[in-house]
Amino acid sequence: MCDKKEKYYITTAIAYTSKKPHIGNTYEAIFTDAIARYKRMQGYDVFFMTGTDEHGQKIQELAEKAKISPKQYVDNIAGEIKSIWDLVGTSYDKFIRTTDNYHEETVKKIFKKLYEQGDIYKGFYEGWYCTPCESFFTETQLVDNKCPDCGRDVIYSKEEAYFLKLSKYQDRLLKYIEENPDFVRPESRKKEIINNFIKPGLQDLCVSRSSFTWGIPVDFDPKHVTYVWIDALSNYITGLGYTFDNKGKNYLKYWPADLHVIGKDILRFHMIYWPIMLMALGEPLPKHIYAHGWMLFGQDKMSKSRGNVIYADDLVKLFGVDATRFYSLSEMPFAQDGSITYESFISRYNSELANTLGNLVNRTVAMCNKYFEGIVINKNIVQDVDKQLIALAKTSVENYNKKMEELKVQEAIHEIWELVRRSNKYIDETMPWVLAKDETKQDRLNTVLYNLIETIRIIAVMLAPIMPATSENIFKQINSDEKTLDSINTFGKYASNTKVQKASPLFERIDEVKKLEEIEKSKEVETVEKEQEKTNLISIDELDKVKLNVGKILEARRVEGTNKLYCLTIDLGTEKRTIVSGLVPYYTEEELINKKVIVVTNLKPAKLRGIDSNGMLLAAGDGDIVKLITVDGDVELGAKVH
Ligand code: ME8
Repeated sequence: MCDKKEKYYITTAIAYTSKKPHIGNTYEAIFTDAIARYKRMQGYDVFFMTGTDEHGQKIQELAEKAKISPKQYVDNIAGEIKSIWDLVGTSYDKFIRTTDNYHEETVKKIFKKLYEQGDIYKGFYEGWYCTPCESFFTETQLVDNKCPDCGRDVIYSKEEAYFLKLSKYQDRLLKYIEENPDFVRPESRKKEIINNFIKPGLQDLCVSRSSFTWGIPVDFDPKHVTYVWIDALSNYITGLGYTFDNKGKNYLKYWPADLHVIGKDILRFHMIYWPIMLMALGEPLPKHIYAHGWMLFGQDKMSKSRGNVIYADDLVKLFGVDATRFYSLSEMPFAQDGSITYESFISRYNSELANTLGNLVNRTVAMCNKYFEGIVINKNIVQDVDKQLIALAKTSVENYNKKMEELKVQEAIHEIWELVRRSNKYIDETMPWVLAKDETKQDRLNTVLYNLIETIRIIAVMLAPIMPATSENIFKQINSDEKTLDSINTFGKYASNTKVQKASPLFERIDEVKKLEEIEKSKEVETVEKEQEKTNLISIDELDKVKLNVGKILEARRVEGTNKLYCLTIDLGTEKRTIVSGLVPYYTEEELINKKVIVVTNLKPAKLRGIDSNGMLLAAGDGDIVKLITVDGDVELGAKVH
């Protein structure tokens, strides 16, 4: 236990707002949340920050494709990410977005300061660039002429860029890593980075780009934008209110970070660039970095093209929040990759949640109600089997604390379930239903049920960081407020003579066949939707919404003060309409008169240069050539186009 005032600053990586996050990204938020909750239970003053990484070429391109502004694009995805983090119960204290104004302003200052002190210099970047990964590669780094990270096509590019001098700090960095052996966990990944990147000599890092604009402008050279890592990594301090002029209350209180939780693919950036940036800024380095493994679908990397991406919100719909937290946390071993499949989810849900934990709580609470109207009193009629249960509860708590401390959440969960299983065995051994039939065994029965309820309370405390709602549900059923970590160091804190509530199942068993069918069906719907999205198909009803009619241009006059616009009068047979159209570069007034054209007649009116325009003409082409779609032959004015 810590001194109440000790702080603990914990962060996740900030997720890219390029697409909806899958269960791998969400795992990281859940894992970090579990540690943050545990630290709070230990008495730390925790600050937990997470958020979104919103700049870069890829996002600019995706926004262009979606025909919206990059800001609109990232607003949508950041909103989605935040709502998924909220859905799975992430108890963050701050959600930072790299498009937040304070962040952008501070990043500009960081860039400028590093430039002014000579740590950033201007040069040229020449190399192979992978847009999706936003990374440059040398010829020799390519694999079969493709990106070595994602296998996609790369493009050759040369551009003026700013660079951060990494080599200058190489020795200091190595010394820091050597002097702080638990700076980076796991050991294996740390060694890999030292041997493959630091020892061979650090290459200076490209920190600006000028070939796209969606980024934080370089203050003194605005045709450049800050290139991802200086922008993204700074979030860990800007989110605490760090600026140069004023470090801010939270920065002074919480920095350096006690733990950065990240995925293995971005360890290099956190183990090399981030400490060097901080050294250059003269700020202390984070205490620990933990690089977790990859969440795979079966044995494969999750990817949209393989159609095997699993999303947390879908899992929550199928199995609930706590089961999703439990499953993802218990499928990811420390320092290795984890694997997720629907089949194993269903199987673990049924065996570990519904049968093992659910049954333990359900039958114990039900027996308290059945035999003693819910009121259990510890009569201390002790037998050897009780001592075994109590001893195991003690070791489970010790091991659980040790594992949580070491960030081995999967193993901590394993410790909890050892105790759950032992408790079920204790029921089989003590056979309360047999004791219940014997008048002389009532005190023994009370003792047995008390031991069970107390063990369940201990289990509920340990479950709190993993499955917060389930833990609360158990506390409610056993009617206890003894929820602290301290309280489980001693067996017997459950108040004797408490009335438990009615039993209600924690987890309903799942019918595997039905659930798998449900999953298959939802995949089919998704595939159809995706296909439609891909080909941009619209239904006949959607087409029907657009009303097209034949009209004749009666008049055309230039709109004053513009180079492009005509104000046209169109005859639609039963009515005349005014339509403002940008046809000046393509037609003279004379050419337009009497043309039979196709008019969108149910378009919302718009005011253009003070003129109410009421419809639109169909035309083809762009750039230098634009031609009106005209109607051949004798067609009545106003005729419907179909
Ligand atoms: O890397 N399993 O963002 P991101 C487990 N913006 N973790 C995974 C994973 C998987 N299948 N796929 C990704 C970024 N992650 C940067 C971070 S931090 C200053 C900038 C992890 O959205 C990944 O390793 O691609 C990272 O830690 C996090 O999810 C967000 O990934």
